[in-house]
Amino acid sequence: MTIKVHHKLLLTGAAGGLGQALRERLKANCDVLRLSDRVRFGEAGAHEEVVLADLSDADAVSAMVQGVDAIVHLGGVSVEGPFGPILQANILGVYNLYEAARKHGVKRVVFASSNHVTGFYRQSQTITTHEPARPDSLYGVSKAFGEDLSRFYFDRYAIETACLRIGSSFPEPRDRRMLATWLSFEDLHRLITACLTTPVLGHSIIFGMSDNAVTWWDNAQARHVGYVPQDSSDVFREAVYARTLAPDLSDAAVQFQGGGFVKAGPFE
Ligand code: NAI
Ligand code: 15L
Repeated sequence: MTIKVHHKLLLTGAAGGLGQALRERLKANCDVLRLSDRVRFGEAGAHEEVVLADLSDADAVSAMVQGVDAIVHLGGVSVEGPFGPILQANILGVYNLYEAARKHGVKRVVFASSNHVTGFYRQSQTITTHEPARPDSLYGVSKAFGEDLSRFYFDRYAIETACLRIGSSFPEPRDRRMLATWLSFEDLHRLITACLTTPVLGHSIIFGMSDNAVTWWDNAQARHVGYVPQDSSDVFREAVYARTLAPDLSDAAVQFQGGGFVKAGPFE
């Protein structure tokens, strides 16, 4: 399969955990990978460019976006916390990104949304992407805003977006909840590749998960992107059970899909 369909690709949040995991992998998807973050993370290597930009700075974001063919947008606040930074990075920042995409003619974006858009559904439910949002945190609300904003830019300006409601993307599942939510780095790259290469993406919402036996999410509405996960949390199950306590079923973090996010804060 040809996965290099873009000349220049922009990866935001390049200094973060997923940015670092994707830096090498995404080189197969383009001729030139432009890496961006607001913090320094080293020099550009071969076939790379580095552009430092704070997402809340519209001029810096415009310069970051100019000249790229597609965007993988991971940058922003990635956990629950005070509203100020979330507002700047995840709300104003995503607006600045889509305005820059509109001005510079970028037609495809892969947006790192989050399972916390629907974190207040119960762990005993299986939901599709057609269920209404039920954010579990201000962070989740900010990702829901990003999903809605990207839908507006699709309906109005034909900028296609895949909103990836990523579960838990780490080297291994860290606890029992993550056995349901885990997304391996390889599957994350497969998912992003599918979204960058599918002929017609439209505006798609997709749960970012590996092929885990226990899951709360149904991706049947996203068959058109052709994502086929090849990893599974199941190989970690025994070890995770051995090192973690049986869940307290009266704990909201165990009842709801968002886990600890449902009871984080308030912070201000
Ligand atoms: P991270 O926190 O490690 O990386 C986020 C990066 O964004 C950081 O390098 C940070 O410097 C940058 N950033 C923050 N505010 C910024 C601003 N105002 N301007 C420019 N850059 C800014 O997070 P991680 O784990 O790498 O996640 C990447 C994306 O995926 C995030 O958007 C997160 O919300 C989303 N996600 C990640 C999940 C995971 O399991 N790792 C699960 C669900 C969503
Ligand atoms: C997220 O949205 C966070 O970015 C990540 O750090 C994890 O906490 C993940 O969700 C999760 O739900 O496990």
